[in-house]
Amino acid sequence: MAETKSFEYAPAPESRAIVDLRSTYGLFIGGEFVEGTGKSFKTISPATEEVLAEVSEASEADVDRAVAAARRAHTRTWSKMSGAERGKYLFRIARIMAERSRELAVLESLDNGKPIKESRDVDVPTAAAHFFYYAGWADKLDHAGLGPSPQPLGVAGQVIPWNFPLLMLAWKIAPALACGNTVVLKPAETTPLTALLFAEICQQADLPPGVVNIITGAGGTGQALVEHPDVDKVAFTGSTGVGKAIARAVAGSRKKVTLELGGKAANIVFDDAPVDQAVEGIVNGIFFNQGHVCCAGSRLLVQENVSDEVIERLKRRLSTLRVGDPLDKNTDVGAINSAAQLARITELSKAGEDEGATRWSPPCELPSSGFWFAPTVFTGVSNTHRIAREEIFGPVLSVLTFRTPDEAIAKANNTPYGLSAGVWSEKGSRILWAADRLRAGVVWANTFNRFDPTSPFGGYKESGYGREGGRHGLEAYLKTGDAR
Ligand code: TAP
Repeated sequence: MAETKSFEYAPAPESRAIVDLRSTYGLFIGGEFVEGTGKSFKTISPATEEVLAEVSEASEADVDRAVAAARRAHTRTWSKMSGAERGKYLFRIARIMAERSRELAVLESLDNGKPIKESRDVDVPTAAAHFFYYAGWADKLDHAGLGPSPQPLGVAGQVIPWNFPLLMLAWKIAPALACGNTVVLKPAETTPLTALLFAEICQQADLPPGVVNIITGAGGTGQALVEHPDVDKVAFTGSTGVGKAIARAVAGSRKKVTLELGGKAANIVFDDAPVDQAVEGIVNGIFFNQGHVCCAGSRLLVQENVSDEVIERLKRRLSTLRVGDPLDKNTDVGAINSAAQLARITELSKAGEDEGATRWSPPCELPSSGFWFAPTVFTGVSNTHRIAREEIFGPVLSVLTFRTPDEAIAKANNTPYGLSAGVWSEKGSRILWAADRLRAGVVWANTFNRFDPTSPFGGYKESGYGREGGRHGLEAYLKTGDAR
């Protein structure tokens, strides 16, 4: 057999000179950056542990100021403006995001640890696309199928996680503004920087003061925001545990709530699937964004008669992944977002070994500073294992097998979650049959982790309720029917 030769990639680092990092950041309230009255905290690069900036931790008094600014802007300006005018602001924001896309992408990779090719090609363009999409809806709300003249809810309190900081911000802010609401948004503690750059973009777009307010902080700030009595709408993306606490906290109030929570998606490969294509889909499903993806295909269900071949080709493919510097354009897998998340991934992976599953990782050298975890595959996993039931939120794949289509569906649905699923098969009829039976908000067929602003996204069961994206995403921000 001819000897195969592999070539080393020369480093191809993206320059960070485009980012103008300030050493300290205040809160963005009423159209201006103001000092917080609370403490401050440091945000670091998870790839190097370098301190990037010192950020304010919004106190209850700051949350109150931000909600008051949003209320004023709603009453005096934003709710009175025509949809067409609101749309112009959203189009302007979308265009500026596109113009400043490199700056946003570099900052996102610095603060989050994700590979620059993902922030550049997925996060930032998809975030701008959400603003373009909802800008188009702003003057067409009467035609959204939600009744005549649907009205905004008022002030939205929005809390987002660290895995797609800018994209989650866009999912929250774009539909809220298009529908005539004003917002107070809290980014995650470990990734506040792109939200603060977005605040500058709002200034650049001349958005009326108070329409968007960004308050940084930790869980306590988020709690103060969702519990604030003058917030009309709560939109939360994060873990199921915090989502449940929020649901309890707002129960009995007039607040409308959407919760986008965790997942443990099944990616089902039938024996007639095109194997190489499926392998690419499996890799994209779980190793994209270091597996920090709520809808990640973290459970591979592969038909038993093709499982050896699929696993072998998967391992070969994983051996070619490049793990390392997020700002290197060749990097496929970046840093884990925080020490806490690394500890959780490490603990659950150890549980996988302790429970008897077989662990495998490709040979790869991990950087000596920062937070890193090698891509990992567990075979011999059964549905009762913790690694098959709990969300790991890291680059760890659990492989289960099945013999019949019915068994695949039963195993796929045997989870407290229901956010997404994937089906790989050459037969359209089998895909439709499976999609009908999978209890998941999104079912991808012969692809995985595709996001589009026109398409609704959301969960079943403990993955939350409400939909974001598409026409459905408007409903969460409008008074419709009896609620008017
Ligand atoms: P969480 O710990 O739930 O944090 C999410 C956000 O809530 C953060 O901004 C957090 O602040 C804040 N928060 C924490 N405690 C709070 C409280 N009691 N009241 C209000 N806000 C509070 O989740 P995470 O670890 O950041 O993110 C990972 C989880 O998000 C995963 O389970 C993942 O599946 C889920 N996720 C779901 C989706 C969708 S669309 N379903 C998308 C992305 C992620 P701090 O960061 O300061 O703690």
